Amino acid sequence: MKSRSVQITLIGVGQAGGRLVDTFLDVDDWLVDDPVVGACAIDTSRAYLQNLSAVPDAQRHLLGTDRAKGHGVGSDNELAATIAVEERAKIAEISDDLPIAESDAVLLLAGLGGGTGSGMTPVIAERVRSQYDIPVYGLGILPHSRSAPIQTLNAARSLQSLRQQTSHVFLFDNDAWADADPDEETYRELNERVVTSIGTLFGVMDQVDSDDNLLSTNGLSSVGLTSESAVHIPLTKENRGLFSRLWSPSTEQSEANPIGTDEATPSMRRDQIEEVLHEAASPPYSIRVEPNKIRQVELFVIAPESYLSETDLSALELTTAIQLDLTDLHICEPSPSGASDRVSALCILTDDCFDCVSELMEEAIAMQNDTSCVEVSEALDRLPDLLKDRSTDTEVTSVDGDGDLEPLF
Ligand SMILES: Nc1nc2c(ncn2[C@@H]2O[C@H](COP(=O)(O)OP(=O)(O)OP(=O)(O)O)[C@@H](O)[C@H]2O)c(=O)[nH]1
Ligand SMILES: [Mg+2]
Repeated sequence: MKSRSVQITLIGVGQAGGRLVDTFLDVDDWLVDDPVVGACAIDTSRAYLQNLSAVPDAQRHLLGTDRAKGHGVGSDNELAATIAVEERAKIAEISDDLPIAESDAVLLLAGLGGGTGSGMTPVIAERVRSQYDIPVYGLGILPHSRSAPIQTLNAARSLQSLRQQTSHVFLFDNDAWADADPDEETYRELNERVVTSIGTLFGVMDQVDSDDNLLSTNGLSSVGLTSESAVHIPLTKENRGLFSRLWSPSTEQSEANPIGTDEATPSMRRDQIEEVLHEAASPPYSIRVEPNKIRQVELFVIAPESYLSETDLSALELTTAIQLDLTDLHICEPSPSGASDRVSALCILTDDCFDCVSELMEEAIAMQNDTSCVEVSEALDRLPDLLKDRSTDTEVTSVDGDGDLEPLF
């Protein structure tokens, strides 16, 4: 039986970052185990900090009151980075106040298209890294492809800096699950998906051999989760928590299904494992990726031992758009406090640079070059032409930067 998950401290920066931390703290039915030991939210906007609900008041920190007057930085990520550099001492105090010393890792969360999260997060990562000897991970929300062009430039510059300052960055694309203008309800659902996927990843991470380099250094990952009520578990009020609502559209179906109340045969269990694996490994992924270009795929099945005991996993058959090596499948169990009634699959796609990230970088470089001599808005109006001109087999722009994108700080 597993002992505990990898324990993390969360630092949410800006509106999206704060909301993601709020969502993390709201989940009480974790699939594997609750990975969170400490959390705070940092913003330049007083109102957005006040709008949070689960982050304790003492862990909501307003920065840059001299420059931003508590009203945010209005997408100016350079200003946000400047504030973070100026308020280093305060950031060190905030970190000292968190249980980072007892954590296995720190996770910084932000929407990369705005000002505060995009500008401050890389600076905070640099601060935390210099203070503590544990991995610092980034979780970045990429802006919708049809959002204001300044968001593209912000996201590209922030991601470039964030990668340099963190061990690994998890990417989620607002495009993948939402329309251009998500309403609050859509954001809430999106945030729950992000949080449950990443929380489950931290839940299983310590069940992987340490020499198995799960998260490549300075790499990028897309993380996808699928979860269902186990076929042999009767549905009760108790197992209809967040995961049932989010991941099991077939809840009513299973309720009506006699399988839901009977002992399932090993072949039914195997079919269900195949089904969750197939769904987790199939598009849409958390970011737009070309399935045939992915360098590394890690697949996990999470289910109680009793469920897996008589199931022959070597007989699994999966046909998905990405190349899978099922001999490397990680089998994980929930801890005693995790969900013992669910069968879940987690799929992590890792690369040094996904196509959608290269495209983001190219767009941003083109904008940056153009905006050096003309108004931003004029340059951005020409963006569709710039993109049309780009040949499909253009060499991938390195995210590590060849000096083309100006550093944030
Ligand atoms: N998934 C998700 N994305 C969000 C959420 N809130 C904002 N975003 C996106 O995140 C990006 C950054 O927005 P914010 O987080 O509001 O920006 P900020 O970091 O507070 O920066 P400023 O408001 O400019 O100071 C934008 O692309 C938004 O569309 C959220 O709750 N969930
Ligand atoms: Mg804001």
